[in-house]
Parts: sequence; structure tokens; C-alpha cells
Amino acid sequence: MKSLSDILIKDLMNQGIKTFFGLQGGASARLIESVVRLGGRFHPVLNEQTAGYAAHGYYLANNQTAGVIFTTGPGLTNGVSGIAACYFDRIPLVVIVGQVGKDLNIAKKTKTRMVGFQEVQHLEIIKPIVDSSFKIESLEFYKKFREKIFANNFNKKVFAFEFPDDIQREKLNFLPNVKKKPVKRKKDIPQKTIHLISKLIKGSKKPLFILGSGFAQSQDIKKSLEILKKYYCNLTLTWGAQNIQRHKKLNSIGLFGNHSPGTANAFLKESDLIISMGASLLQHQTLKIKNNFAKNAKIIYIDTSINECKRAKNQFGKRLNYLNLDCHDFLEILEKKNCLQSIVVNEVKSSNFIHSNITPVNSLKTLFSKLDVNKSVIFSDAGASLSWSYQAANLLKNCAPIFTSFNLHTMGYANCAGIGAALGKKKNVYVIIGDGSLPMNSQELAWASRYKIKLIVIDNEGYGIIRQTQREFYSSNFVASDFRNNKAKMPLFSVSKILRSYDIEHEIIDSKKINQTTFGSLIKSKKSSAIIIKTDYSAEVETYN
Ligand SMILES: Cc1ncc(C[n+]2csc(CCOP(=O)(O)OP(=O)(O)O)c2C)c(N)n1
Repeated sequence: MKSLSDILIKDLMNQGIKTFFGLQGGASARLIESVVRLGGRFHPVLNEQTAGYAAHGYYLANNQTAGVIFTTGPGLTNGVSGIAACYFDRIPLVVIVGQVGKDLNIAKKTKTRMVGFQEVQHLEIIKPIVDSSFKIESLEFYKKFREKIFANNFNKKVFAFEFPDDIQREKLNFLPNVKKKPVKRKKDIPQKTIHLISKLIKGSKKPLFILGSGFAQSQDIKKSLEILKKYYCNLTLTWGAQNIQRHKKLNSIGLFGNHSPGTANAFLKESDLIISMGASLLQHQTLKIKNNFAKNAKIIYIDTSINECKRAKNQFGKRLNYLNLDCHDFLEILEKKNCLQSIVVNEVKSSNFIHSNITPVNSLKTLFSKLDVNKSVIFSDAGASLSWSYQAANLLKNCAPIFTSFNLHTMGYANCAGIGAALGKKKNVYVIIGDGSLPMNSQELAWASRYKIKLIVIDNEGYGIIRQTQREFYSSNFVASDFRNNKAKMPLFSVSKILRSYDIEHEIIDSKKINQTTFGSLIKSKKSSAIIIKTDYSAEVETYN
């Protein structure tokens, strides 16, 4: 006989979920023990917040879904940001949270705050940031819903299980594996729609494909890229699709968006047709007033989520037509129906946008130009440092993939995601993080002795991007964003001492002194190591509007 805890973990392993991040506790101990005994990998994080970030990085670098395991109460409440990071970026994740036994899990019935110790209504807290959630309230419940849970699409969404302690202990025999149903894709579009698309393409003088993270994460990406290469279509990338930049022979004109000044934004202004594939076209990409984004362009919008399609239609109105399809299926249909033969390809000149030398953009460009694009993966954190990372990538033709918590934009993400990524041992992991964000989850740097991540800390004496906002909207009243303002200054800490306490060897370099040899030893080092780049206190992010 096996425990129900074993059965759930075995069922997850059969779905390919073998790596779990989490932290011990009375209500999670049995689950964690099941993972380790059944041959899975359990990575103990030092704060539950970081578990979801690590799973996010693990997925992006290794293309494998991970799980997180939390104990009841603060285990789950700490873990909320990590779950949100995955949910908003459509990164699949399995969340398992323990719960007190059913005799004590009665606060809802008694209409009191709590009855059992650490009794918290976990699934209600995380309801808006998961796709599906299940309270495993009995053995019978699990047997009844098991097929439904695992048969479809399990590896594509954020699933949460609340698992009371007493139910985890229930005994039964192993159950036969659930057979996965093949995912059916809608592959047809009505003749009328094909006619409309064909007409739009034929009539367009400046068409532009936008590729977003939905495109970059599609399983058929190689085949889709072949089609785009064959017709040499002009295309631009969102930050979430930047990893496509490393593919050769694509006619990419670079990244676009509010924080990506350059060629692509200039071309978008003139474009008369946008074919958006797996890109959300949210505020950070298009700015608030949708009518001003690519003013002259009609938009064909492709997304696998009908709700995203409807939301985009609502925001862009008449000029947008959507197709609720997989990007590859869409491209295949276009090719079969000969719609791409007439597509106009424009020769696009690089814009003469020049990044000022005081920003660390050039420092990061120097680093990125030295990395092997196929063997390296970069995680960038939040704030100005994040925008600078993508601006640096945009100055290169080929750049290793840069990932971040795109939509949550959370501080203290990159070092945790970097460690999650390094677990797969497939890539060399680089982490770009600001001095303001480093302390947020620095405890996870304790793992740097085992996983050889390389850190680049951009030190501009606090929260640079907040000061940029304060300069613009608060008459340069720098409150709680640096170490200088006496009324509400941040507490002084030393980045160097933080790194030293985790035995991470590092150099401190002035950004103006960075040259072609600066990063040589960091790249070659067999250990975790770091460079702290001292950057101008006033350095700003150049934006585009
Ligand atoms: C968890 C969290 N809290 C607050 C914020 C708001 N915020 C965004 S960037 C930033 C400052 C980041 O400072 P630093 O990492 O030093 O980056 P810099 O802007 O200086 O490059 C803050 C406070 C956030 N994004 N995430």
C-alpha cells in the first residue's frame, strides 16, 4: 500500500514533473519525502518566494515544467509572488500546498479567522493567479478527478493542489498511469478570413511581423522560423521573444517597445500592416494610447487564448482582426494558401539612435558580445538594469537569450531564476541585477557554491529607475530610493560584503573603464563569480514615445 502523497507525486512524475522547489514544514514534509524517495529532485529554497522564480527560470532554460511544494500558512503566503510570476508569463507550474487536517480545517464553517494552527484559505488567496486548483479533500475525490486533471494540457498551465495532512497519509495501491489525450488544435480558418488576410497582405507596402513570447515558446518554433526565413519577412521581437535573436538568416529589425528605442520602433511608425504572433501588445510594448501605436497599421492578431484575442480587439478596435490559433498553424495556412508569396520585404536601415555613454548599456553590450549565444542564458532582474540589458541586446545582431519575470517585473527574481536554470546544467548562466534588488532574495546566493552562476551587479547607489520617475514627477525629491536623502534614505549595505559572505569572488569596476578584456576572467571562471559595475548615480533609461 502507498500513501496518497506518493500517488500524487508519482502521477506528477509520469507527466514529466520531476523537479520541485520548496521549503519544509509540518504539512509539506510527507510530500517532500515522497519526492526524494521516489527518485525526484527536491531543491530546498531558503524563502518560499523564490521557489516560483526558480521554477520560472528552470522552465525557460530547460523547457521542463517544475513544481513547488509549500507548507500550510506562511509557506504559501510567502510563495505567492513566485506563483504570480509564472502565471502572468504563461509558464507552466504545479503548486502543492499542505493543509491542516480536516477536523481543524473548519474556520470557514465557524466563520472565525482560524481554528487549526496556520490554517489559511490557500486556494482562495491564489485563485486569480492559477489556471486550475483542486482541494484534495478525500481519497475518493482524488480517484474521481485524477483522469480529468491529468488527461489534458497538464504541462501548459499553472495547477494548484491543496493537500490536507490527514489525506496525504491515506493508503491505497498505486493506480495505473493516466493516459494523456492528444491535444487537439484548431487548424482551420474560414475561407472568408483567408481572403481578408490575403487582401491585407497584398495591399500592404510595409508589413511587419511581431513575434512575442507565445511564438517563442511554441513547440513548432523551428518550422515557423523556417517559413519566416524562406520569405525573408521583416520582423520585430518583444522582450519575451528576444531569444529568437540568436537564430541566423532571419530578417529581424530588433526589439521594440517603450524601453527599446531603435530601428524597430521607427519602422513601426511607418508600417501599414502588423501581423502579431503570440505578442500581448500590452502597455510596455505599445504605450497607453493604443491609437498612437503604429498609427497607420491594420493588425492581424494571433493568440492561442480566445480571451487575449478578445481583450486585444477591445483595445485596438476596428483595425484589429484576431485569429484564435497556434502561431505555427497560422503560418502553415498562410504558406499553403500562397498568401506569403506577395509579401513585401523592405530594406530597413539601422536608425541612428545612439545610447549615451554614461549608461551601462555599453558595458552590458561588451559582456553579451563575448558570450556563446547557444551555450549561455541570461537572467535580468528589474528596474533600469533590466531595460539596459535589453537595450544592450538590441545593439547586437546575435545575443544569448535574456529572460526576466516579464509581466510581474519583480525585484529579486534573477538570481533565483538563474539558480533554477543552472540545475539543468545545460547552459552557462549569467545574472544581471541592480544593487537595489540584490538584497531582496540574496539568501539564495548560498546555492552559488554549487551552481556556477555568474553575477553582474549594476551599482548606481539604490533604485535608479525610481529616481528617474522622481526626477520627472516629484521635482527630484529622492525619497526612499538612495542612501543620500536624510529624510527617508535607504539603510546602507555593502554589495561586496553580501557577495563575500557567500564566498562569491568578485571585482569592482567603474563602468567608464570597461573594455574588451574586462569580462574575460568572469566568463572563464569555473566558480560562481561576480563583477560589480559602479555606475553613474544619474544614469537614466532612454525611452521611446
Ligand atoms: C518586489 C518589487 N518591489 C518593488 C518594485 C518596484 N521597483 C521596480 S524597479 C525598483 C528599483 C530597482 O532597483 P535596482 O535593482 O537597483 O535597479 P536600478 O533601477 O537601479 O537599475 C523598484 C523599487 C518591484 N518591481 N518589485
